[in-house]
Amino acid sequence: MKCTKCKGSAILELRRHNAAFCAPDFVAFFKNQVREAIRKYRMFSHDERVLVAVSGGKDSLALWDVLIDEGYDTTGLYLDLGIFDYSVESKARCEAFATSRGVPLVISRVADEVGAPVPVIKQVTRRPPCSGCGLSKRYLMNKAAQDQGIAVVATGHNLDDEAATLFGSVMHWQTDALPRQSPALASTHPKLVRRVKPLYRLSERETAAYAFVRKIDYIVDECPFAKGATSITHKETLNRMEEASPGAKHNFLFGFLEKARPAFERIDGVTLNECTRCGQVTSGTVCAFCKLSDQVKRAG
Ligand code: Q46
Ligand code: ZN
Repeated sequence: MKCTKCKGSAILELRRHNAAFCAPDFVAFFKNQVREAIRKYRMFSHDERVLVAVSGGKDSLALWDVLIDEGYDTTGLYLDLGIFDYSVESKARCEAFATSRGVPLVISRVADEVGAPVPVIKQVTRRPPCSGCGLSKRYLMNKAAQDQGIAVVATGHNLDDEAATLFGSVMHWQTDALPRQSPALASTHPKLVRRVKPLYRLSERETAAYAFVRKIDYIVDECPFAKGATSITHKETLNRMEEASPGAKHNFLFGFLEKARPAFERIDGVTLNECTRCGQVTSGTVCAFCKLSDQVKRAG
């Protein structure tokens, strides 16, 4: 297999692009895709700070690596979920990465903010762990960005993640979720920071290859609670479709973004208030995060 660019020996074939690349040309391709994402959605500029949410996995560390290399002023944010060894090891990877690149890393602990780590929240609420975890992550990312005076948070969601989320929303016709499915979400309230996904054009396999080529030490194990999640079933389904027809995931997601998403945008936006307890944004009076911490406190 030869590199499409230089005709040297290729390390990776990208069937949906009808191309194959050697290591240096693959890195160049990867960075171009990130540049294109940032440009197309005007995600951020070189004049502002960017908070990069890192989990210690390949996607978020690959993202941080590219942004540092591209000269962006980044600060990492690690949310310590308190999920057994998984959290201990993923935190160590983020700290080692930040030290090796000489970039700042902010750590926020769910146990400090909510009153208990994710496994305890799961017991107290008797709901799937990802529900309390996801809620806490969104809240704490926004809060950390505000505390740092940073107006934009970047996450490592890739093409596979985005296509799987879209698939799930479409399966249940969650029309409220569809307009929010975007590589860039603008701030709709002074207390809400922008959220962007610069890796949305790159597949999971490509971020893994990038992390490998760049010798990034990331945590390979997934969160122990990820097993059995519906998003994994959706990913498997999409992978089978991709196998039969390369580019299927890309067409599904990009076709939605270009042709269908505008149709789901609501004209009558939701009214946003400030939580009477913590001051963060909510559609009600007390935000879901404050209700969750109350529940945890009551359970002792
Ligand atoms: S939501 Fe669920 Fe993740 Fe939280 S509990 Fe683990 S799997 S970490 S992306
Ligand atoms: Zn609140």
